[in-house]
Amino acid sequence: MAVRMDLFESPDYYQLDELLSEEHLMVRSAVRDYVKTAISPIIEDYAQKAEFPQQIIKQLGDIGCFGPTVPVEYGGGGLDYISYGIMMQELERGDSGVRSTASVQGSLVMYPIHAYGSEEQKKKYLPKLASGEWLGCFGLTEPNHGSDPGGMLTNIKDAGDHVILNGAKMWISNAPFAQVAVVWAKNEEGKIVGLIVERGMEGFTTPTTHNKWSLRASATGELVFDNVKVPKENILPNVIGLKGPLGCLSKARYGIAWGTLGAAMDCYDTALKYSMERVQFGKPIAGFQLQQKKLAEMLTEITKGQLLVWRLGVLMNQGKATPAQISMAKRNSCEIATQIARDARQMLGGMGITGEYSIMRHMMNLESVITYEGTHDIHLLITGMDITGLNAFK
Ligand code: TGC
Ligand code: FAD
Repeated sequence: MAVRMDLFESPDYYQLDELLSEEHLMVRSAVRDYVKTAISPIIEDYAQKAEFPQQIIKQLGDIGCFGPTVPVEYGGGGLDYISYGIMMQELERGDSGVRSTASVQGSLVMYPIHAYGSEEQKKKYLPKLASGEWLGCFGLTEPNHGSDPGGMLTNIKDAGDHVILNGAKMWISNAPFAQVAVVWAKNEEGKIVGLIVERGMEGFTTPTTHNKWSLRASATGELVFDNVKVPKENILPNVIGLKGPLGCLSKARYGIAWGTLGAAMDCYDTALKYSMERVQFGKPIAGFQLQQKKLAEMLTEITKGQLLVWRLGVLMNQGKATPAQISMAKRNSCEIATQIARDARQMLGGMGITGEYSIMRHMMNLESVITYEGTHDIHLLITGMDITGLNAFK
């Protein structure tokens, strides 16, 4: 296997590092070093083979990327939301699939157990999830209910000391390797509840989703429930309704808003370096106006995005960020990262389509990221509804 040198340097055009604390800078340095030494050298090969690098589960736990905002007493990092955002930025700079592994574990599995779970559930699951001993997944989407999760068909029926779970979830990140799944299902009154389903429960299977051209180094699968007996003590007691899963999505979408900027920065940095070295018509292609336009626009969008997510992080820390503000940042970062990846790919000409560079992998990954956690259109409509008060979904 060829050794890949990672020479990434992050752009900071407006000296935004001055807005970060010592702790933020330490977190960034630690995660950046991890990505340079443990992710960049291997990730292209795993993506080409469409394999999930299972060793990252323990590694991400060891460096504190699972549940960084969860209190220390439950194994979390006790850090603020800007630290969390920076971690996601650095991981996604390496690969969106690596960030997915961490954001599902932290925001979609540990967060609901911490926010909605009983003390017993927190003690049983959170330390093992924080350390990477266990991997978790989050089951909301169904074959016929993606953007409209409120229509879900997965259901539970009361059976004394347990419930019987039936239904199916699809497109579930981490599913094939997860020990636990936070699953959203309707009870007999048609109200949505959350359950912790464990691998090994009879009737619970997790078939792998094959043939993806995107997030190839992340494992995706289904969750199939065929009369699964789930003890009532596994129901999350402190939330009912769609606001349960949507509350988790707010945390994960925030992480993606930072994360996709990381992918954009990697594409920009790669295109800048390549264009300074690649000579055509007797001079580096970076000297041509059309290439400079692309670089200038990339850096402008990255800088605007950095300001947006930093401010959102401050609002998150103050408990003031609204779901609609989070939607705007998720949509904006995904949109600009997708465009930057595409422009950067073109700047590398034919080399841009090869695995010698990270750009095409980022570009394909971002097609999933702009779709999951709410599509671009859904986030536009959330903003539209927030502005007008009028619901254009239904
Ligand atoms: P609606 O009536 O608007 O809302 C139902 C209840 O939820 C509340 N709410 C939220 N609460 C917290 N955070 C949010 N972001 C919230 N958004 C809404 C709302 O206030 C209401 O509460 P209450 O008390 O009145 O009941 O629901 P709706 O059925 O009209 O749907 C609205 C819509 C379309 C915006 C929503 O369902 C949506 O966001 N759809 C997109 C679905 C989605 O994002 N799925 C993601 C699946 S998970 C995933 O993709 C993981 S990928 C992970 C990875 O690999 O990184
Ligand atoms: P649909 O909802 O069918 O949407 C299709 C198109 O219609 C989209 O363009 C959408 O914007 C548009 N549309 C839908 N409704 C409207 C409307 N009202 N107005 C205008 N346009 C509309 N889910 C999980 O629960 N857990 C996971 O871990 C998870 N991981 C994922 C990993 C990957 C790689 C992928 C690709 C998806 C993952 N998802 C996960 C699912 C993801 O959240 C859904 O794919 C996403 O929410 C969109 O749902 P859908 O694919 O069913 O598309």
